[in-house]
Amino acid sequence: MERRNFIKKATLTGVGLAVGTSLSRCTDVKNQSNQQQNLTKGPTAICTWRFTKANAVAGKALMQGKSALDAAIEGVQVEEDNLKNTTVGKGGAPDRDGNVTLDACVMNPKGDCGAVACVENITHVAALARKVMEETPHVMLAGKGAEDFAYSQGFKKEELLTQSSKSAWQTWKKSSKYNPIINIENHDTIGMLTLDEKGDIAGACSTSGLSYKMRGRVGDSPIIGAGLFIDNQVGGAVATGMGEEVLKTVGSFLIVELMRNGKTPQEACEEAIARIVNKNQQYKAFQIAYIAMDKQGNTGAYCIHEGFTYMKYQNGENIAISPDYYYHPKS
Ligand code: SD4
Repeated sequence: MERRNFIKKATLTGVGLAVGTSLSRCTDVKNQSNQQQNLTKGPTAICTWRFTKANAVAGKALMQGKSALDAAIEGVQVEEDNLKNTTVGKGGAPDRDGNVTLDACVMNPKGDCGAVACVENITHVAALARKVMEETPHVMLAGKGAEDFAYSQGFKKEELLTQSSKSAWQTWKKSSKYNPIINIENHDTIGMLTLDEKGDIAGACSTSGLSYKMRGRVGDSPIIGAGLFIDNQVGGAVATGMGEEVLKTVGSFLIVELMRNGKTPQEACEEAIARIVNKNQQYKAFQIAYIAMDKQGNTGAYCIHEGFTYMKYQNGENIAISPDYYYHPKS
């Protein structure tokens, strides 16, 4: 798509609609979604990047009749356990001082959510976020408090820094300057959206965040509305990429609101990327990708740069999809 046309197409209209209009649309969506409860494309799981196994695990869990939230957490755990994934869970790249700190959040079909930020020594942080949601009066716990809460819930203490992440960090330290390059090369946060056989949507997001970040830095991934948002009347969205930019536009919430106002998941993802690109002239220097799903199991995705892929499990098939992207270097 030509840049000019794309920006024109993405002119910001949806969210700013008069409240009256939004409310009546909202009621329509509700009625529609109740009527269409049985018209979904069947249990569906989508996730960021080419996490084939994680998505298949979630998809199969849905086929066995598991709830959307159970399936999403089972799926992201595959990557939290994967020592070769240096941007999620155990084996994640550390901050610039050598500490691996993880962020995660979950959201269920009721609209409840839980999150943990900057947690050390715990691998299954999406499951921990669920415990925050279900076992505390809070939505988010951070740092040592989140870690202590994890032990109280039976999570075990683990060393998250692997030998290879440690060596890569030591090599990076010698290169002196802090210059975050995200996602274009090596950033693979897992964000997952699941639609179960009852037609309910849930989601989970889990990451070690930006490699060699400042100690205490938290990105978009554990922030409800930025890294993940679900509205069971409408659909869900999840983000990956440079969290600072996703936070500034509350990207996942924006996508769900755009879908509430009639956009398809694809159109909503395109407009959310346009918000970022239009505001930030440096957009060529970072990657952001969104994936979204509506109540019927229709999906969409869009990103700034070429190279992003997402997985989609539907009707027993697990396929990789490379969406179109905004920035075409040669144009
Ligand atoms: C963050 N959004 O911490 C995450 C990083 C990411 O793929 O998604 N990487 O900013």
